[in-house]
Amino acid sequence: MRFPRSWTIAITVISIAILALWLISSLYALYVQVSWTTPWLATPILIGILVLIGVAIAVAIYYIGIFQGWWRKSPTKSSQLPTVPVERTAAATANLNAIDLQLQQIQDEVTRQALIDKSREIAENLARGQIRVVVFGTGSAGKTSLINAIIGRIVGEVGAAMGTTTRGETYTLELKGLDRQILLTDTPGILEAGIAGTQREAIARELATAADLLLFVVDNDLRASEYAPLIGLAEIGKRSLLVFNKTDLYPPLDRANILAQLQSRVQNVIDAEDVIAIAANPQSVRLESGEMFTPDPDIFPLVRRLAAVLRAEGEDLIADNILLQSQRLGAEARELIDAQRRRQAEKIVNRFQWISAGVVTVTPLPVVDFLATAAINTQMIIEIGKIYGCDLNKDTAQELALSLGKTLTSLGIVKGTIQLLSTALTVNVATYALGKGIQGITTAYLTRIAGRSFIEYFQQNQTWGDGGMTEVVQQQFQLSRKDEFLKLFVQQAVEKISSYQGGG
Ligand SMILES: Nc1nc2c(ncn2[C@@H]2O[C@H](COP(=O)(O)OP(=O)(O)OP(=O)(O)O)[C@@H](O)[C@H]2O)c(=O)[nH]1
Ligand SMILES: [Mg+2]
Repeated sequence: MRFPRSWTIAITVISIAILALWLISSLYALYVQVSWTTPWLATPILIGILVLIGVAIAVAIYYIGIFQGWWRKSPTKSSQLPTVPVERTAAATANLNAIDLQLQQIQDEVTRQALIDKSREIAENLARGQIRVVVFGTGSAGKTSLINAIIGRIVGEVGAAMGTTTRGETYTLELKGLDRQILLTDTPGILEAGIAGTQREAIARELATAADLLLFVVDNDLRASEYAPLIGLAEIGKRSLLVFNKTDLYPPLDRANILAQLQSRVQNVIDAEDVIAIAANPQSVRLESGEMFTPDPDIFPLVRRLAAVLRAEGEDLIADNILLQSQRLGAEARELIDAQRRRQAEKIVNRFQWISAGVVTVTPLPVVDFLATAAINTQMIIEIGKIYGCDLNKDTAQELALSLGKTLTSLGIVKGTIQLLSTALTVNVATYALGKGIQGITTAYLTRIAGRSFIEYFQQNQTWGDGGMTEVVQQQFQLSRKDEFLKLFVQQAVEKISSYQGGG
């Protein structure tokens, strides 16, 4: 029969209380006794005993805790592992869905279709769940030999000349203890001379970027030209093993030195245990007997590390890579959409600049400072906003127009523009009679600066950035002063304004 829990607790508490009372009374007796004989020693002894008792209790609690599993981290790492990739896979899927929506906004059909195809491919890779291991490195480092050795049979032509492998070749592998299939991809060597080499290098880089795990093969210390792509790939988050091949060519001491050198060169991006020395296809040696002997490939350290990494991180590697791919695709789509929006918004600015110029030409203003207000049409702001997906109401647009007009005037941009254009007109259009026309041309120019400033504003999610409206406006004014643009603008403006004057 088991004791009820409350009884156990009660008995424990009573026992502890009795023990405590006994302890206190014994301590007190000791204290009194000592203080009779040597009074100055009584207090230090009492404190010492109390500290000892405290330490003993703490140690007891600690060991009981270990026994009971109180100090175990919960939840444990191993029980957490499977949930992480699920989250990451979900994040990757959500990311892909968001990108699909973005892609619908791309107007150029060919580009849109290409990106949609890419997005499908990423989604399919995610669904298929294979782990893609890509073998990458300089020409003739022994990439194909490594794959041959891993697969244990000849799967590719192994040659001494650089550039043997011209396309990506993929082989499937199964690994004990891993549910997922492994795709092992051979790539053309990088850093080969000639155009064909460069094209092959592009294929190789593309394949490397798509990898879940990279085997970067070298046959000596890293050259500067190998270092850059390796670090570049590691920095975008590409999980890599650095494989030092052809170790049979070096005496043991040199071999160890090169390995240590490689480890120290990449220490910031690749762990020392992920830098592995192998001999994928050792050279034949002549024995003393005169016979030729070909040693077996020595790739066991690589296979062991590869298996360990794939078992421990396989799921994460896939999810991370899918996320990386979709982020890159997202960035590409965003860039295209930004450019497309800019083109559309600039068309609007172009249209409004001649509208406002026409209005001012027909009804000139008494004070030039008014030109700033005349230049900024609220409808233009609303239309630019629409391109960027913002639905502005008239009041907000009017407010924006007003404050930008004030900024143009207070920065002296109105007067600056008149000066700039007067000079440009006399230099570029000698026959043009400056008169009331200058007001119209100035207005067009100011509309342009204002319009482009608003493009920046909407592009940055309706903010003016750290430097505020002033900085954006000033920057646009500076940009518009470029000679080539100014000349073209003045010629166009004279044509337009003359037609208004002729008509009005
Ligand atoms: N001594 C020695 N030679 C090797 C080893 N591995 C490969 N080789 C030789 O290196 C040469 C190039 O090997 P490949 O496997 O074709 O090299 P690769 O990196 O695939 O070359 P590309 O496809 O041209 O980029 C061949 O002559 C191989 O026999 C090795 O471990 N030791
Ligand atoms: Mg090859």
